[in-house]
Amino acid sequence: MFATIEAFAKEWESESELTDRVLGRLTDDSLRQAIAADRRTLGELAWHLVTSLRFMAALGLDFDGGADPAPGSAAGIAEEYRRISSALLQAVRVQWSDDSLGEARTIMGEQWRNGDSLRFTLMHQAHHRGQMTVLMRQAGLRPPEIYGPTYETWVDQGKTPLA
Ligand code: NI
Repeated sequence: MFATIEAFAKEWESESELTDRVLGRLTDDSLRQAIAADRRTLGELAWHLVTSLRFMAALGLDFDGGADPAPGSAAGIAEEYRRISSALLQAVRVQWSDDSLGEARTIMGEQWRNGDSLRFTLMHQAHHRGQMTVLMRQAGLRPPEIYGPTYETWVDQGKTPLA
């Protein structure tokens, strides 16, 4: 769990930049890419990632988490992410102190410390980013580097990529 607001802020800023990098590569056409019929499309996954930040309001944080429906363009989704991500961080900084992170709240019948909820939010975002990079490839897009080189990076560098 996060013990200090600053530790969270530092990680949120860097993870948020990674998410922004992924969203920034989406094209309007790619939003319709689905892994299979009746499953979520790339656009729906992207919008879920963005709007899931709203649930932090259940922890007592007051910020503008946006509203449905999703913007009709990839650029609109990315812009809304940047706004909500920054509003969430601002709310944590202003409305909570380090002590708030150790306080617990009941979420769906379970006790969650706020510092653990913040960690979960980061992991949830990374989980959906990973799903999105697969769909991005299926849509013919080049995913950005996230935690290391991509297949294409290795090729560009004249190296043999790991399959
Ligand atoms: Ni989810």
